[in-house]
Amino acid sequence: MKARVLSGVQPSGQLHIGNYLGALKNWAEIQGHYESIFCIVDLHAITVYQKPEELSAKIRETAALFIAAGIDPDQSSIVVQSSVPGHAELAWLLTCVTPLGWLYRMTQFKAKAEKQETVGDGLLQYPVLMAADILIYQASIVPVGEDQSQHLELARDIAQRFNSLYGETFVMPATHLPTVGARIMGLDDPTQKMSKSAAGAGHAIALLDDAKVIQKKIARATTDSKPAIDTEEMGPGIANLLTIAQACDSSLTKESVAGMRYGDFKKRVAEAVIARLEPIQQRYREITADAAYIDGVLERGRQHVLPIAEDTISKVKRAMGLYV
Ligand code: ATP
Ligand code: LTN
Repeated sequence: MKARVLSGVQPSGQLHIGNYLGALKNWAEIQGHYESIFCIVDLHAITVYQKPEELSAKIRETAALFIAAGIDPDQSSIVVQSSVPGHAELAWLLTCVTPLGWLYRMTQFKAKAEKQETVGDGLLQYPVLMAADILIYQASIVPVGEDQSQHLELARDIAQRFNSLYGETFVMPATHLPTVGARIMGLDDPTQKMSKSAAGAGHAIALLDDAKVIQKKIARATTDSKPAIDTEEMGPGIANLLTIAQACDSSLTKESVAGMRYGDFKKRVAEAVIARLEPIQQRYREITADAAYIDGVLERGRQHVLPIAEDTISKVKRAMGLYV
């Protein structure tokens, strides 16, 4: 049997090049080697308020972007998290073995809680639900961007604690980071991770941005006051642009851009990004022209994974002595 891969993206905000280079591109590359399940994690998205009519549209848009970015629904299961009840059910069972202190320590919780007037319990439980997403499929490989490493460590801690309390039940999942692009920074502030929820028009390159918008955003990206690229001492803004360019076009190495003036370099970066996103946008337009297609893909994904999820839930309930 092939090892299982699982990962997820929240259907909130606009997917950006950080999501693509940190996650989707990597998923498309590895999907053929494993049994792959990719989730649209709508239950995670609602840990901060989402307008209902926008959320339901975003779920389908995210699924279409998965496919446009190279996830093949004939090779991988594309699943909406809330359509498989076991995710939320397992999250509760895992909550009962998770010490509160582990959750308060999560840096993402601290950062997101700071921005909310009232902090919902869901925000604290977020990583337990993420552990459930992974453990319910006994996934052994989880391809994510670097920002998720702490959550994955927690998922392993929860699995270990469950296994030691109730006997070997869960497979230990390993984190799989991309070699280039594991942490793309914001264009407007290269000290902050590029993020869907950050404000500011010049912060992120959305996967659906057109060529003109991409050129403008990159032209305005924060750099430093040097005139040209000094490969010995690159500021964080230039280093980030080079990472983006390299991940889009591997011929753009550090050596190949040495001494280039910033204006010319930024044009080259924009060309590489546009060339990489163009076919994705074209495919996205084709896919979304047929409204029923996405629903069919999501239903197929759900049917494929339901028995796996049900099997784990029974195993866990039995291990805990619950009524099965
Ligand atoms: P939000 O700001 O709403 O939390 P996000 O932009 O961090 O959203 P997620 O849906 O949380 O996006 O992340 C989906 C995937 O994209 C995860 O695997 C995550 O690690 C990856 N990812 C997100 N941002 C980046 C980034 N800046 N660089 C590399 N990978 C990223
Ligand atoms: N928290 C993740 C999204 C996510 C996820 C998962 C990733 C939810 N469940 C399971 C990997 C495996 C994020 O990217 N913010």
